[in-house]
Amino acid sequence: MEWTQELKQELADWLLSAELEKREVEKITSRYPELPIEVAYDIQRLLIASKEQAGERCIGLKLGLTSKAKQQMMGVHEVIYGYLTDDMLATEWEPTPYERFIHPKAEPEIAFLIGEDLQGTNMTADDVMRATAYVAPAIEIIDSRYENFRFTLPDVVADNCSSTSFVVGNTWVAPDAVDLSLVGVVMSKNGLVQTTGSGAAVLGHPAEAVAWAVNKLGERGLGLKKGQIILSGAITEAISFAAGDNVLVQIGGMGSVTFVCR
Ligand code: OOG
Ligand code: MG
Repeated sequence: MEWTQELKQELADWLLSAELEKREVEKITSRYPELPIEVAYDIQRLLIASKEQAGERCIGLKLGLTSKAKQQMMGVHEVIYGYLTDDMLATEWEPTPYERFIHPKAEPEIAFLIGEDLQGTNMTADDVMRATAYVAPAIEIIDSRYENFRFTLPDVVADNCSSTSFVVGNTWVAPDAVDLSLVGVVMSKNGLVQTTGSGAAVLGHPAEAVAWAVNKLGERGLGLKKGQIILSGAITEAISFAAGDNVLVQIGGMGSVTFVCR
């Protein structure tokens, strides 16, 4: 079949309206089983372009499915990337209303604040660490627009990798102050431990995930920019939460970050 610009735009608009109207939709591959991954990234780009036209600003990137825990949970075994916009940035001190979401889940992540532009197709984790100004604990809230939070690889890519919201902790740590593969991670809900892991769950070292993204973007002539925030991917499986819940992520040597849903 032919993937015309019109069809890609129609699918991007359809996902965007699901997000705005807070409702689940059938996954794209139910209708178009042969959605190529490159076309899925084109749809994602169009979705982000619509958000930008509506006044949102891209402030960074997120990696997805970078840990075994997440790959097994979702049944999708490849690393993916999507975009973060300023509308998605939540703060620790302002509770987020549950009505903002469809069926959200929280994930513990390590955020990178990029200190220097980085572009190329052969970048390594060391290059990423050199270009990083700070790292910090983060919580990503994901909220797939698809029914029952189920999808295939191209579906989730088109849906901007389930992105909806994220909080970055206020303890910014110099990248070489901790060993990001050895840090221990504990995610709790309402004071009870839910999941545990270590930084190495993310491709051996979270900077590997960021390097992968740089190289992927490089293939499209794009790169990371100074000041961008990069979420390197969930270290453990994601957990569901409801109105009234609070989620806490603690990372050894890096402090903590909380998210409150009202
Ligand atoms: C896709 C997004 C996964 C992560 O950190 O692994 C993700 C999903 O599971 O809905 O953000
Ligand atoms: Mg994530």
